Amino acid sequence: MVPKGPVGRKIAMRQACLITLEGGEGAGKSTVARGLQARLAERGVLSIVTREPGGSPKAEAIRGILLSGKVKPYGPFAEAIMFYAARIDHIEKTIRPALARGNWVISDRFADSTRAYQGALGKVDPTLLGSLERVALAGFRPDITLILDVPVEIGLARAAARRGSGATDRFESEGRGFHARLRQAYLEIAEREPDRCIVLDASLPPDDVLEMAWAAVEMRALAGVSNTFADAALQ
Ligand code: T5A
Repeated sequence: MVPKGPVGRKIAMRQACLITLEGGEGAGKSTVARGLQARLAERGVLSIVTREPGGSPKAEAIRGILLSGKVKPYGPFAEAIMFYAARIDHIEKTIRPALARGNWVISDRFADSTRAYQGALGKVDPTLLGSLERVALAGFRPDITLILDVPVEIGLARAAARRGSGATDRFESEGRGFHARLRQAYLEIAEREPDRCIVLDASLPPDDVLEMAWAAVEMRALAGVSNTFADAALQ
């Protein structure tokens, strides 16, 4: 339903959006998430930044188990089920309530990570993974997905620099070939769903990447709604 303005005319109201950030290790997703949140705030748009696996207390508990590598011996389909168990709780406890309040949601990873890591790399049967996604998400999907694309060496070097002397997690410790295939998997997802996905060259300096990310959000999600958050566009 289109809400009425103070003088009874219709206001062009844009629903709150779910923006997901995807890409390999150290691509700069968390950095872009914070930058986008700041840009939205400048426009008067409230948002939350969240992450997967995690983003709600129960999903964070599952994150600990998954990243410790304890599920790895059970195989990639078992990992996919665990990622979805976390995702369902994340959606119900964090994402949907935020969207319902009118807040935008910026999620550092979402379902494309399962498609890329457990699907393309773990070789889980695409039909099986597709069925899991359909049942778990029931049509719920991001409005816009930014895929941060970086050469493997750059991503791993960034992740290692940020980690310092800390141990690598379950996925960072995979070989170079794994991360190259991962990059390809994301590019293929973007090719299949161009209406939702935008690939950004994330090897550029952080300010440039944020500029591109913001331009994409403005073009895809804020187009025609600038007045919604400023002075209510009257139709
Ligand atoms: N996973 C996840 C699955 O297998 N299946 C799933 O379904 C899901 C949801 C999550 C792991 O779980 C896997 C994928 C992952 O392996 P995580 O700890 O959340 O693990 O790790 P990542 O999501 O990979 O995130 P990272 O923390 O490794 O990297 P980010 O967020 O992409 O990068 P960021 O922003 O922290 O930046 C890393 C470093 O690089 C610098 C930053 O300052 C930081 O030091 N940096 C830049 N430097 C130069 N130029 C730029 N443009 C830069 N941008 C950032």
